[in-house]
Amino acid sequence: MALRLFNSARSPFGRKLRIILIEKNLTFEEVTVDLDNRSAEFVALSPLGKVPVLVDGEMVIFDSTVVAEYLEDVFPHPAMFGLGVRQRLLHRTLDELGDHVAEQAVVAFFALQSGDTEVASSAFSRVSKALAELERRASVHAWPSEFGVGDAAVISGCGYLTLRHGEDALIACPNLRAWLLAQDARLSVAGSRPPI
Ligand SMILES: N[C@@H](CCC(=O)N[C@@H](CS)C(=O)NCC(=O)O)C(=O)O
Repeated sequence: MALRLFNSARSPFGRKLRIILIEKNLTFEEVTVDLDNRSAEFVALSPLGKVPVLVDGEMVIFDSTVVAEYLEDVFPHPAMFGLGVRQRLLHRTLDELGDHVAEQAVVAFFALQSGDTEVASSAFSRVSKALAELERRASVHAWPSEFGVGDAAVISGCGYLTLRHGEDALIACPNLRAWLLAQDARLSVAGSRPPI
């Protein structure tokens, strides 16, 4: 039975999984969820009402990192969490930082839409802290040796940040920007890009 990914077009967490599914060369059906008008099928599947959700036969899995771990267990090749303790730690840490950028960029986007500048400014300050750590890691090459979940999370989080808040959001991160630009050549990165 085909894997089904319940996702919304611009979700950075959903994009992270698209990248992993493509890297693992897995066939999947993407079901677009309208978060303003959730279908009965999606409500029944998703306890938190959030995307992404992966359905694999009887298995219903939510939270992008949990889904990524599930995919790794069931389809181990190519490895997306790194091989060995150090590589795995690098991936898990980048995953956390990338997801944090994504989450706070979402908060800032909706806060700006509703005119809540205080919440937006606090979210941007959280984004800046995560970006500073990513920039430090990019500049000293504290990065996994093989592409995986950490890379996918950083690409998706930073991609969402610039989609919603403009390219200048990364102005203080020259090394991270250069790394991101180089990733555009990857099939999974180009093939998972959200609509403008
Ligand atoms: N930690 C979750 C975050 C998922 C998430 O926040 N998804 C957003 C879309 S980007 C969502 O579904 N929001 C709807 C809501 O919170 O009601 C993950 O990694 O999957």
